[in-house]
Amino acid sequence: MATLVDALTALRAALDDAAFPLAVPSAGRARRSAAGTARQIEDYLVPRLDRLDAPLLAVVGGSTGAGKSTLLNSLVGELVSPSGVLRPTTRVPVLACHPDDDAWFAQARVLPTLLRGPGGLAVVATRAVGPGLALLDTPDIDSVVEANRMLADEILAAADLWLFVTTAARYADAVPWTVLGTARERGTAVALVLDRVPDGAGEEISAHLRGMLGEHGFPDVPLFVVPEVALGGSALLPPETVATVRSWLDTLSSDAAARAEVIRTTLSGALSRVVLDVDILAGAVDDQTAAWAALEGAARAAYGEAGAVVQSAVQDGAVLRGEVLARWQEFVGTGQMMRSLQFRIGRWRDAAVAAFTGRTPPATELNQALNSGLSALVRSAVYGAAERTVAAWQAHSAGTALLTPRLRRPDADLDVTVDRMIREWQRAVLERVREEAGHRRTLARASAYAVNATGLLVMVAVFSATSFIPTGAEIGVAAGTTIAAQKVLEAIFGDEALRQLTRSSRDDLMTRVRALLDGEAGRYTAVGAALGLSAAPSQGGQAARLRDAGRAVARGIPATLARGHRTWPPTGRKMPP
Ligand SMILES: Nc1nc2c(ncn2[C@@H]2O[C@H](COP(=O)(O)OP(=O)(O)OP(=O)(O)O)[C@@H](O)[C@H]2O)c(=O)[nH]1
Ligand SMILES: [Mg+2]
Repeated sequence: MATLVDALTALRAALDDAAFPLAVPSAGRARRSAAGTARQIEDYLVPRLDRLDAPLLAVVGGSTGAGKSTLLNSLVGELVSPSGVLRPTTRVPVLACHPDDDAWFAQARVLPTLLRGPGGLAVVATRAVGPGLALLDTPDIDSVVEANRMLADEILAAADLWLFVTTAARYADAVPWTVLGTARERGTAVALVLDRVPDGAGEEISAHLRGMLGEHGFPDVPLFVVPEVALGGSALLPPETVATVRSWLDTLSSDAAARAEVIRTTLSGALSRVVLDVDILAGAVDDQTAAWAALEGAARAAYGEAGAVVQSAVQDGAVLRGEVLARWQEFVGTGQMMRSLQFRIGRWRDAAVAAFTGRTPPATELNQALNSGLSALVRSAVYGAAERTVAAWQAHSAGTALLTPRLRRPDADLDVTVDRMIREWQRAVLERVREEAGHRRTLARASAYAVNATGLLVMVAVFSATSFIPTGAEIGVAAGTTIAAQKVLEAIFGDEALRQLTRSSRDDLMTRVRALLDGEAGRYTAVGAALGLSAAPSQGGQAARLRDAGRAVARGIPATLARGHRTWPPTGRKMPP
């Protein structure tokens, strides 16, 4: 059993780590199931497998007012658990067992997560219960009090046997059948007490109930009928009315083999249920992975597309329109700069100084225009990508929930980030020009002005893939001066070097733009990491870990417990009464 307990402990840890944060259809059920399975491992399977010799724990469960406490008191013959007229009455679980057994329950070996002492589990030792068996009265299963409901559920999950109490008035209600369905799913052994049956109606009602039990998959479940009687001052049922229940329990107490059979049934049912649930849970983790892959993929695609948009706008000269073009014309067409450059290449300083005198320095204005043209291009690409990502996430059930107000729009610092990116790129272009100039005699003593002016020419060249000439309607206006500028650059650097300079500056720009876009996409893709999600099923990932842990449990189940899904009592064997 040690390996099985180890495997269950490992599975328990894997269940604790499994998360279902995305609102996909399987998530809600998976969360509950993971919690329930983990609890059953901790509250029942591990303690029970550790101590197969611990007394059989029969839990008295059912709706409020069904008479559970009254039944327990009557079986024990004294008031161990208060019964009452106010609903619900029982708030703390009361356990009755033989004095020889109470050590099992006084410590936390059985029902380890249940508190002992005041407000917690009350253990009553009494010779009215035979050794090897314990009866536990629980709060109502369908309580309006949530704490009651959860406690009842927890205790039922820890039961070897459910002694399910319903009444003649309420046996056809939905709740008992839901609870019995849970018992059947878990493979828990069940016996039924039909309580408060009016005089003479016993046979008719129990026949009807038997039929219902058959339909719900409990053909041979032991069924005890307890008649409605006037309770005396003791608030106990007369002993003869509970005699059949009592003698059946006494038989269980005296028959170790019968007890072991009940325990094996519930253990085996719970184990196969766990193995099955883990498989379903691993599937639910796969659903999470697939959903996240779709969401993350949408974000990556949107920002990838934004990169392509910027790239083609840079290449087809789209930046060199409007304001930029006007500034460009001023820059190359005024202050006789071009003429100076064309005819006196060696005298850069003069030319550059000429370009920067005058009231509005055209170089600065061109620089600003280029800057804002490029900035507008990049920002609009980012806005487009954010819009497409938000639309894709909104169209996905799991995505909507992830869209915080912050994620519904581009980063608040986008303008600053874009401006910084452009400035850094421009600095790098100037650095390249300076480096290249260092190799050229014509520019050997290039002044800062000359480097700046040349840098601007290179930047403009970056935005016109094939030549300097802007495309479209503006071509006529610009053509003369741009060709002139290109000539100047070619004269300064040489054909090949100019091409290199332009190409590497353009590549550098696109690298920076892509890095910026990656950063923006990261605002969305980081959501998954924060939730512990990955977009691809991975080795050692949650789903793989669950499946491995489930398989280890399945392998560890000994032959005595592995005979498939047992039913108890074994079909066909007649049980009392
Ligand atoms: N006359 C009569 N009253 C009964 C019988 N069984 C239970 N009662 C009364 O019904 C009420 C509810 O019984 P409880 O035993 O407290 O019911 P319970 O199932 O423990 O209820 P909760 O603790 O609230 O879940 C009490 O007032 C009991 O005295 C019975 O057979 N005959
Ligand atoms: Mg009660």
